[in-house]
Amino acid sequence: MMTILDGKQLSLDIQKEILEAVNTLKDTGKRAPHLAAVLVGEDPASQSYIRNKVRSCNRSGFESTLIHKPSDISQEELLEIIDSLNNDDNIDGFIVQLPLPKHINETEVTLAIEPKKDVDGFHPANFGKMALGLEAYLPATPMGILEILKRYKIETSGKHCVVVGRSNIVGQPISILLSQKAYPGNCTVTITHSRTQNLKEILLQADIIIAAIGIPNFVGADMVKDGVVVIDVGINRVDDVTAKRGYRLKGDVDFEEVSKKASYITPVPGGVGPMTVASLLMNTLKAYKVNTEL
Ligand code: BQF
Repeated sequence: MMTILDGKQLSLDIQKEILEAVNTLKDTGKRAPHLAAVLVGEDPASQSYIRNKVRSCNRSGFESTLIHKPSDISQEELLEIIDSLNNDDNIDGFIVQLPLPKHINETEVTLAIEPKKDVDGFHPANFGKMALGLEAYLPATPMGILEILKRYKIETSGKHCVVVGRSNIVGQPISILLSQKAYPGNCTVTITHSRTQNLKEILLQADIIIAAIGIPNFVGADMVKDGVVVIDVGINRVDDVTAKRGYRLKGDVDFEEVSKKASYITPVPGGVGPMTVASLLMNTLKAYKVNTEL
């Protein structure tokens, strides 16, 4: 029996839980948690992600502020905005939507964010704490993956987890987290990437596959064993003339075929994506509690 891991529903459950917590706070005279987002330029995917985040803030009773700047903003001006958000006591946490235009150095921008307000968990101080197993803001996508495994009570201990992709925001951190002595965790983790040889042979040994390579349908049914747990992180836009917007979202996994062999699998859309957004809200609620010393 195959189970579809319904990230969309889980994310709505989480937003309802957060709304109830926020309503309790408001009932006792406290202000709402407040997330700010900085968006640079007009990239359609980024605009859609930001809309998802603002909508989720509304559903959860959060205050949100969107700072939208043109793509030709200087790095200096962007750093000034970050500085003012760092120093604004009414903002619990904020994100700078990535990717940024080429003339802006993402590393320098990330380093400028006060780690206490870094609810994306991208600052090296948070990445370092995460890697050491210390209390930290976890990056939203890996955190969303852990939450899916947890809420569906999927066994991870001793399992062979093969991660496809080594990005700073997904592949690397989820590899670290799933190898840690924790639940979800205690996996034997193999990180694979564009230079990996014999990828198919390695994937065939996987009990759990985390696909985060950014290539539509990259993982096919011939590459997975029966009963595999598949977490598909890919959010690839592929042309589709029959779709309203002229494209549709496709994962890194051939869902149609791989789902026939899997025990659990996340769909795209409606799998990891919504959980990424829910995790951002969980981090913001945590930031609020730390910042207001509740
Ligand atoms: C869904 C992201 C790559 C690079 C930068 C729901 C989102 C996506 C899909 C979303 C993502 C991906 C986000 C679905 C935020 C996830 O229903 O499948 C929500 O909004 N995401 C981002 O902010 O930056 C990215 C992917």
